[in-house]
Amino acid sequence: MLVDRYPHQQLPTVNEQRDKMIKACIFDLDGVIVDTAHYHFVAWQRLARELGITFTEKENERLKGVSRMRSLEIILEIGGIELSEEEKEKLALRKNGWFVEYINAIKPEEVFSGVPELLQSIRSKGIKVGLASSSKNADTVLRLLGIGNMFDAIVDGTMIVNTKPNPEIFLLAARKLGVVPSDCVVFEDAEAGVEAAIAAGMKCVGVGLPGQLSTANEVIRNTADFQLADLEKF
Ligand code: B16
Ligand code: MG
Repeated sequence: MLVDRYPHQQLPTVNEQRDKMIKACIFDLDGVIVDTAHYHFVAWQRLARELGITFTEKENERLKGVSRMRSLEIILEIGGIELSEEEKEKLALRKNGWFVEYINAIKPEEVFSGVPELLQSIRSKGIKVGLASSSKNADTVLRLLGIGNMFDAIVDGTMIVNTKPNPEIFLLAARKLGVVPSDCVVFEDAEAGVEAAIAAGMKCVGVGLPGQLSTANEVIRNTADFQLADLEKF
C-alpha cells in the first residue's frame, strides 16, 4: 500500500512558502565587513601597557562584538585590577581617542573583498540590507569606507541600551527595515553576536573558521563566500 508520508494538508501553500522567504540580511561590521578588530587591539594594547597588563592578540578574541566598557572590564580582569566606574569611564574614553585616531586612516580598499558586490546582489533580489554594529564609531567607519549608502537601515552602539548578546540591536534593525525577525538572517563573526541573532528569533550565518560559532545555521570562512541560493534554505 502506498503510504502518503506527506499528506497534502501538511505541505506549505505557495503563499506560505513565499512567506517563509528571507526578506532582510543584517550585517555586523567589525569582522564581517572590515577588520576594525586590529585597530581596537592596538588601542587596547596601548592602554593595557600603560596599566602594566600584558594583553595578547589571543585575548583580544574575547573582545569581539562586545561593548567598549565590557572590553575594558575583560582587560582589567586579566590584569587583576579593580577600578571605580569613574576611572573606567576615563580609560574607555582614552582608548577610544586612540582608536578614532587609528581608524581615521581607514581606506575604502579595506572593505573585505567581494562584500560590496554581495550587498548589491542581495538588494537586486528585492531583499533589504541592514547594518547592526555594537560600535559607537560605526558611522565614521562606514563614511571612511564609502559604503554607508549600501544599507537600507543602520543601527549602531549609540542607538541601543543593551549590547550583544542581548538581541536588542538586531530587533531594532529589523524594525527599521520593516521586516519581522523570523524573516531576517544575520551575518556575524562573534559568539556574542550569533547568540544575539538567535535570541532575536533570526537565522544566523557565522563568519569564521570551521568548528567556531557552532550555534549558527551555517558557517562560512569569508563573508563573500556566501551563496545567495542559501537564502532559500532558511
Ligand atoms: P566602539 P561589531 C564591535 O563591533 C567590536 O567587535 C568590538 O570589539 C567593540 O568593542 C565594539 O564594537 C564597540 O566598539 O568602542 O567603537 O564603540 O563587531 O559589533 O561591528
Ligand atoms: Mg563583529
